[in-house]
Amino acid sequence: MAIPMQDLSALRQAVIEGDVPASVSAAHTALEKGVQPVDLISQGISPAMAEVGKLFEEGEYFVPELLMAARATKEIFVILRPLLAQAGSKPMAHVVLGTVQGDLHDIGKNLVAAMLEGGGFEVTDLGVDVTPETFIAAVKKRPVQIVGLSALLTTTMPAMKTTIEAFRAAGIQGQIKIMVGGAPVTSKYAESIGADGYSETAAASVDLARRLLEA
Ligand code: B1M
Repeated sequence: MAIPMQDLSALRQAVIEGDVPASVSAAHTALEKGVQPVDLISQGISPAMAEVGKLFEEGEYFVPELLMAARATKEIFVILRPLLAQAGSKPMAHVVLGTVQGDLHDIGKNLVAAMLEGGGFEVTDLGVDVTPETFIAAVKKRPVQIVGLSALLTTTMPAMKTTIEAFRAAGIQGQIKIMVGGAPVTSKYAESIGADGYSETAAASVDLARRLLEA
């Protein structure tokens, strides 16, 4: 059931202000009121971080405010992660996720990881600045059905292409589905680099991952 947006306004405000104790307390309150962890992410954290990004672009916020909001988000995930893990029984599939080489942005990627976990997927998050070799090693280590690549910089988008080319060279592209996302990425770009799918938001990445599994 969708939760009215105003029920999460305290949480969104606390994240936007980078107030860690208030964010954690608002998350506990929302969960006690019956808000589902995935709704807390898609209707609380996601719009709050989108607003933080907007404030930064408008010159209202600077790097310290960004980092405080990111920290508030991370602390909420400490509460949510075990709840998201409990929600599903047997994972639907194993997703390896990472921000591509040269790129240190992880807020959006972390939201994608949390939404996928909430949607019943097992996620191995390789973190940021992930080289093609590290992605390949993760895919070879144990069965993986989907690889997710995130990029936030126009200068690191080509690393998505390099990573997909490395999968091809390693002979593993046919074994996995590749999904890409991140603010500068478009479906046209995804198609041009040979990705199997593109998702604009963390919430939409769950449907995309399901579609890729069915394909
Ligand atoms: Co950076 N940065 N940054 N930054 N930063 C941007 C991206 C930028 C647009 C800001 C600007 O100048 N207007 C700009 C890029 C310009 C460009 O490429 N043309 C930029 C720049 C230039 C830089 C530096 C180069 C600045 C410098 O040092 N001179 C530097 C680069 C460092 C590096 O990566 N090597 C840098 C550094 C940083 C911080 C460290 C300060 C911080 C990151 C902190 C962190 O992530 N832990 C930061 C931040 C926070 C931003 C902005 C303000 C916000 C990004 C964000 O977290 N948004 C950003 C401006 C903006 O986007 N408004 C900016 C909220 C987040 C929820 O959205 O990540 O888009 P997003 O994720 C969405 C979707 O895109 C999607 O789902 C998410 C939720 O729905 N999604 C996926 C993301 N990945 C997906 C993967 C999927 C599917 C969906 O499938 C696998």
